[in-house]
Amino acid sequence: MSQVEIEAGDSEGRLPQHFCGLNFVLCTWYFDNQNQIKVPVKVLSTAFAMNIGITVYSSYGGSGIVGSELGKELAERGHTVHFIASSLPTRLTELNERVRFHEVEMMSYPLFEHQPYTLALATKMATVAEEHNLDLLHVHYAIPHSISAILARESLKPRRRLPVVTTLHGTDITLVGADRSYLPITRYGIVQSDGVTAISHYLKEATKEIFHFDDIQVIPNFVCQHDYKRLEVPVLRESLAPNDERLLVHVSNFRPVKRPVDCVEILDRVLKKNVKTRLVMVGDGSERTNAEHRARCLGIYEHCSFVGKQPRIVDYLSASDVLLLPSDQESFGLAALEAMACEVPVIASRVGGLPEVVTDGETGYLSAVGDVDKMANDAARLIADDKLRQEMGRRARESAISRYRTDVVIPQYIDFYEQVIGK
Ligand code: GMT
Repeated sequence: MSQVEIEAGDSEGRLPQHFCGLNFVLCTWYFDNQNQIKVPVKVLSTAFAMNIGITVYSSYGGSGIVGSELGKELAERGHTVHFIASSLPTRLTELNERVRFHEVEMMSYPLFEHQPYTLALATKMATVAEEHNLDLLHVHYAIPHSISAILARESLKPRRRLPVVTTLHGTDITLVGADRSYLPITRYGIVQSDGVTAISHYLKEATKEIFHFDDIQVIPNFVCQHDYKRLEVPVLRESLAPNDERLLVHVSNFRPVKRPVDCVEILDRVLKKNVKTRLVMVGDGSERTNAEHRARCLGIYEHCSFVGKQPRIVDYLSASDVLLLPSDQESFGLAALEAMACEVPVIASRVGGLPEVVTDGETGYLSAVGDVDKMANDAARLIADDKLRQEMGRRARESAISRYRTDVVIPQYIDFYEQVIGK
């Protein structure tokens, strides 16, 4: 258990703000000769319930999923989480006493050519922090969330302390942050945060290189071992593979960076090897039309199921045999992790953080970006060899659960919060 020295109380004996959320604290109390509590105290255990503000992009992408799932996990561990966002995050289906939602209200005014969301978010963050006695703000995706959080923090000084933790997810660094026009403000957001985490070692290194900043803790994406496991889904399987075909599956938001068209190219090559296979495309986004168009051009559209966004990804993974993730860039690859937890081997690009998640030849196969010939060969081998596929699937789950299950990762966030609050 970590031991943290904290300064406690002012000359009038008031406890500092973050004591207000304490549930129980094992500590050494110092008394003066009138038996009055004297400061400082030494906290021996920091097992206290925190009030945490979390901001995510609600409707799009893995960073929103990670932020939402983190909030739910923190609430299960006794903390109160206040989501502050433009709309209810997708994975947040249930609100309760410990999982609250505060919508950022936008005022429209003719003078504003563009509505100043960053300022509206900062205002909401500050209001929620005061009303709900927040101990910390945790923002997912640097742009513009860390800037809003820093504004909120500064606007509350010196009335209250509000540390800011920023989690870097990927394109906030590799694309958006590295764009010259956004680089200085992204760097400011990162440097001014009270704590910074990145979801992979790759992303930490990329941040170091681009922003010359390395005070970053790597805390990876995580998966719930109970929610994500291979399920029996005979009805879904039958509907996706009516002639007992093997199923390749792709799950993404169909942005160009995910290269969903490559999945269609891979299917085409696998079918040419006379392997009975279908492709299940889960999700939606700008590249879906291109992927469907390519499937029509190749005459294999009837071997594909474009099923759109689905609320129960775990069912689709459980029904499938191999995941395809041929991305251009992937700083972690949450889709790969979720598939692995469901015993689905992964065929992916050797980019970004993917080699940290998928072990080539053990839990899947990695290839150069765009090498659809090799990806198709690997997919065909896995599809044809049940024993190999099942063995890889078993190892994939073992690897996913041993390194990335919630019990391993969520405490890393809690420890990090405690360090930042105790700074
Ligand atoms: O960076 C992005 O593209 C945004 C982000 C998102 O919201 O989709 O995706 C990133 O965060 C995920 C969750 O941490 C990671 O698993 C993804 O690998 C990462 N995407 C990319 O790096 C392209």
